[in-house]
Amino acid sequence: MKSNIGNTRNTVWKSMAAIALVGTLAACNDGSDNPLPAGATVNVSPLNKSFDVVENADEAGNCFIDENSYIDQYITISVVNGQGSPIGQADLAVSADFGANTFSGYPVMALYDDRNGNGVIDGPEELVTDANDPLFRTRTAEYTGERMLILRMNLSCAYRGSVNVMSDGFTGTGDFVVRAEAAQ
Ligand SMILES: [Ca+2]
Repeated sequence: MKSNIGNTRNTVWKSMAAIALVGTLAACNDGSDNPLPAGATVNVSPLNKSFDVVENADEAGNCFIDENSYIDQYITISVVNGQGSPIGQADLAVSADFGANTFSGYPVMALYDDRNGNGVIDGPEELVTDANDPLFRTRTAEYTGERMLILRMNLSCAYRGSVNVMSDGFTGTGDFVVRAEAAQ
């Protein structure tokens, strides 16, 4: 099934500006119960990743979403103190740009929690950025200070988005890019 996301690049970039504002407001009140020490850092791995695709575009340059064109990318969030030691049980609030709960167009980015631990996405019950979902709240693991999620990125059209993590006012970001490659 194909659906026209009706995007000009202007539309996409205006939407991203609105998302950035929401992120800033949310950072003021992330509801964290577990304060982090000074010098702590919140990391998203990979820090950045890009994919080159031939866009699913018509001759006029309009790009169309193919819902079946995507890649699943493992994301590891980690929180460490100033000495680089892991901080377990750190409160995390996680969002993705262009998720269904942060973006009004087709959600080209979606975060999944591998709840049954089999390493892959098992349908909508593992989706944590559905249209009605609040900001996804979770914690780092006790000893590793890490939390793994799976990011599903649609590969139909070019965009640049981030996975954003907040923990007690500290923030971490991973940048994910789909770049348009010239058609052969
Ligand atoms: Ca799973």
